[in-house]
Amino acid sequence: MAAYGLKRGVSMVPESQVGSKLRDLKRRLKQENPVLEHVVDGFRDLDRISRRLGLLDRNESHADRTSWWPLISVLGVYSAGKSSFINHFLGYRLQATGNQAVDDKFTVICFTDEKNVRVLPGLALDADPRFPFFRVSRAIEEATQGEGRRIDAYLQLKTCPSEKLRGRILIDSPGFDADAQRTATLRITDHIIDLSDLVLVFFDARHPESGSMRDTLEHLVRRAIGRRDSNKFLYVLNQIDATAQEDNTEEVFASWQRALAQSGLTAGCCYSLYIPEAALPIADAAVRARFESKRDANLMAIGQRIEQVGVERAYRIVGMLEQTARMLESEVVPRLQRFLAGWRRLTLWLDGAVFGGLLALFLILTLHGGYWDGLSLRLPLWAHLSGYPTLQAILLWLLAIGAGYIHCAIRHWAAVRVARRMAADPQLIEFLPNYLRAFRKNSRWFRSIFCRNPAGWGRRTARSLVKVAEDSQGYIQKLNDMYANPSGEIPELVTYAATLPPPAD
Ligand SMILES: Nc1nc2c(ncn2[C@@H]2O[C@H](COP(=O)(O)OP(=O)(O)OP(=O)(O)O)[C@@H](O)[C@H]2O)c(=O)[nH]1
Ligand SMILES: [Mg+2]
Repeated sequence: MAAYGLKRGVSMVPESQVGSKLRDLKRRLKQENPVLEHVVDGFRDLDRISRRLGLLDRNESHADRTSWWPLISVLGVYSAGKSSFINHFLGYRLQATGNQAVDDKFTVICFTDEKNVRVLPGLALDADPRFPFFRVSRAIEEATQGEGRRIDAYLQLKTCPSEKLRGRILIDSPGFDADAQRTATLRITDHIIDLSDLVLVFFDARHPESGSMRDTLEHLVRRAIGRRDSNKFLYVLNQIDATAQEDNTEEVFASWQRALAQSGLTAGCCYSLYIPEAALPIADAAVRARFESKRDANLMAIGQRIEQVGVERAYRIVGMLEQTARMLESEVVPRLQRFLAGWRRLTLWLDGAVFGGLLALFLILTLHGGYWDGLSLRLPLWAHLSGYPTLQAILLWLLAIGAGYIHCAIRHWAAVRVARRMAADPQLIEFLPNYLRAFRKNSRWFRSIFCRNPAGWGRRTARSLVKVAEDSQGYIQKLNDMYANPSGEIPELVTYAATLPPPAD
């Protein structure tokens, strides 16, 4: 809030881009999840209301506060089979695989209804707010000066027509090797982990003691454990077919789990598997059958978890729409009203003190020699001007302008005080620029201090918010219709935990 000496958030996106961004989002969601397509309209309504309240500027949208696509990232040891797993999951030979370090950059993979795969440079991700890497170049630049410009060296976007990608984004990553990796890569890895709904951490059953494994344990596992969302990490020991010949799977799996435990992981979803297309043939029929059944069970469990991410995300976005509508009505507007009342009180007190003082001074100065003639006050100074009505009028005007100026200065001073109080309020921290913007709108010089409702707020706006909240309940019902079991009683979301097959290691 520059006017009150406080920093104001600046966005570079012109208004039309916000509108076209939501239109694009709607068009894409229409193909991928029709319920969420309508949710975009709800966010648009909230944006309109928030703009009228002064909470959002023309370049902002509530839709920006959430990532619209479920994000699944595959991280881990190099040559563990991350890209092979992605190819298997998609049923598409999309990513190059090989025994040397193949991937040297992060690949964001998303759905296309075109027949061909397209590869686009990292800039496509950095400049598009619909993707999880919007403006990541700034974060990279902060981490390592000069690297922000080289975004294409770190990221690429691939589009693929696999049905498995509808409504979700996958990220393939270079093998994890902290020594060789630059700060920028580690920064991107952290960013990916923060945004992901599901993180698959891959290990290689052939090389349980590699340096890459130690780095993965140190940087990915150890850090994941302390997170609140640590249950979004799945640990995968791939290439377990390598243990078929010696038939020592249990031993290898146990030593891997011990390594995980040494890094602090005591509970978590651990799976062992191998990629059918990449695996070595297993000669012994009985061993093969055993391996295949475990592999299929674990691949299914991971596949279900990936499917589930989309469901959870859909409910989360609708929940956020309702929560934002209710938050505006029950938290934001009352808070604004409280701050406006505080500003009004402070202004009135100061007005009273300053004008009272000035009046007293004026009376002391002018009453000298003055007297009451019945009900009218005769002032000697004024009496001198009795022959000059124009001069009297000018004097009265000057007094009125002076009083107006003093009042405006007092309002402004009081507004600065209230804005500072807002900045110090820990409850406002997340949306401080928005509250400050709305407060500034309400304390402009031409708005009466006696307006109790914030600008842009009234019964109609309150009704619109109630409608958005009610609509979101309708969307939840639609999602339940999509995902619930045939009896319609319990959505899959709730039953999921019970139906998930346990890892077959
Ligand atoms: N035997 C066997 N080989 C596999 C398996 N999965 C992958 N491979 C092979 O392991 C090698 C590495 O696989 P990638 O998928 O390229 O591994 P990656 O983790 O993507 O490797 P980087 O991108 O270089 O980090 C390839 O030659 C694959 O064919 C598996 O389950 N069993
Ligand atoms: Mg790879």
